[in-house]
Amino acid sequence: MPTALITGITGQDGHYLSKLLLARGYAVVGVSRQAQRLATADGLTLRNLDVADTKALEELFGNFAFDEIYNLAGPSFGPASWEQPLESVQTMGVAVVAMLELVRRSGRPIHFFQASSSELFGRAAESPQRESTPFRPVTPYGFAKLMAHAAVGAYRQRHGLFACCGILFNHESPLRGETFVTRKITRALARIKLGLQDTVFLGNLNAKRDWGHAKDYVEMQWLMLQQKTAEDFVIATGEQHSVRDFVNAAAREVGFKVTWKGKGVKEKGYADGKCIVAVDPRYFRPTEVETLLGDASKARKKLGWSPKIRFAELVSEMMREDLRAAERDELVKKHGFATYDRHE
Ligand code: F7E
Repeated sequence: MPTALITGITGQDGHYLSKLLLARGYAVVGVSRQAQRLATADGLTLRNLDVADTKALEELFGNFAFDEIYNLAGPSFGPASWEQPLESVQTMGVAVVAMLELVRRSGRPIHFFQASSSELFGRAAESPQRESTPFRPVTPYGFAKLMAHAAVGAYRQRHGLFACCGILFNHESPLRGETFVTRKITRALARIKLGLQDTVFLGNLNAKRDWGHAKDYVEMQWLMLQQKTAEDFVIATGEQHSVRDFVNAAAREVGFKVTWKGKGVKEKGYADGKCIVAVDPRYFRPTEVETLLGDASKARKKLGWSPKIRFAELVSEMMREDLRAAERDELVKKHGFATYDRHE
């Protein structure tokens, strides 16, 4: 039974990847600063651990013999990284060098996956972005990820480690954090539908992203570690949509007609089929990345990978799950508890 380490187990990808690995018979060790929040499962060992704590990492490597490591740890919300640039570099840059050193010193043939990001491209030099596109990150999140990306490549060359990076474009799911724009939209529209909220305030509606489903992206992470040689790959759908497109697709799911407004919209009850989207400059980003689009043809050709879940299906699943959550919230608001939760 192979043993895999997942750092950042409490995140969206940690969830989907641990399910995938457990289903394939792996013993999974999951670490996070808040691993205690998760329910245990057969084959899953959880540990509270901060990857920036090199001593704790060393102990972990002493206690387990890993075959595969998936490094997904780190605060994933890019704009917030400006509030803690040093912490970003420590948890997403320096910690990766510490892990690579531990892999090297273990003498074991560990396969190492690093979650790189399309944030590396920043204001990209070309479109679509592929493995050879220059990196120009514009946030601490981006430059910390760049340090890790470069370290993985250097360790691969210098020490022959099986270490590789997946350059992950935006990937979403019902488990996406609520600060990211997709989840913010589906959550808000569900709550508007049930009269729990009136308006959703967003920033740059023209920003374009290549949005895929996290489930497809963790499959690719696993695939990368099953190869004969370690190589970096772009993981993306090759399809681009604007934030406005995302709102429209989510609104169609709930039968809303969207009214677009500027700053300072007066709030009212709009649970009657109308939905107000107000632009609030508070959500504009000083170092905005306007457009990202990935070219995953290398993954398609070499690994036979292509995403199974398309944009419309992704939006539909997120909308459906947030409607369920909003229904529960409404019941709690009305009765103090969600009646049907008791029978689940
Ligand atoms: O923003 C625009 C915003 O916060 C997407 C992370 O997974 O992907 C993610 O980073 C776009 C941006 O994701 C709002 O300005 C408009 O242009 O959902 P996001 P992100 O910054 O692209 C990369 C690949 C990562 O690696 C990151 O970890 O949407 N936008 N209005 C808004 N964004 C937010 N959050 N909130 C708004 O109200």
